[in-house]
Amino acid sequence: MKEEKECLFCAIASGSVKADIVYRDGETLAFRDVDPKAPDHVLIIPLKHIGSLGEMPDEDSPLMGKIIVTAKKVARKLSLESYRLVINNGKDAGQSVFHLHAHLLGGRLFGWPPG
Ligand code: DGP
Repeated sequence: MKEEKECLFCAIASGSVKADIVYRDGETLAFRDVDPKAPDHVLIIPLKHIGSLGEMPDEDSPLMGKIIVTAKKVARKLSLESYRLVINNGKDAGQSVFHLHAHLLGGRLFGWPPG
């Protein structure tokens, strides 16, 4: 998979930056967030570099299904019955790493609406 220079999550995917990997397959990778906002906080990324959901070419949309299936597998692996799946798109929405990722959060109660 082509690695984007200077991309932290590409570096995690290639193994050059260490992370606590929870699941990997041919198209997605799941690893624990370094700054967890819940007892279980896992990031799910496509191995292919895509900067954000908004930047994702429409023809890559099947990858979103793979990300959701990976989230379900990780939730099952962590025995989470209730969980939240979040994508921050753009800096005003809280995106700080510009490689598309979903946050899987579980292990506590969540309020609604989110902040
Ligand atoms: P977002 O703010 O939606 O772009 O989420 C980026 C997340 O990435 C944030 O919750 C913290 C996490 N993160 C940042 N740097 C690292 C790192 O080096 N390792 C891991 N495992 N997570 C990181």
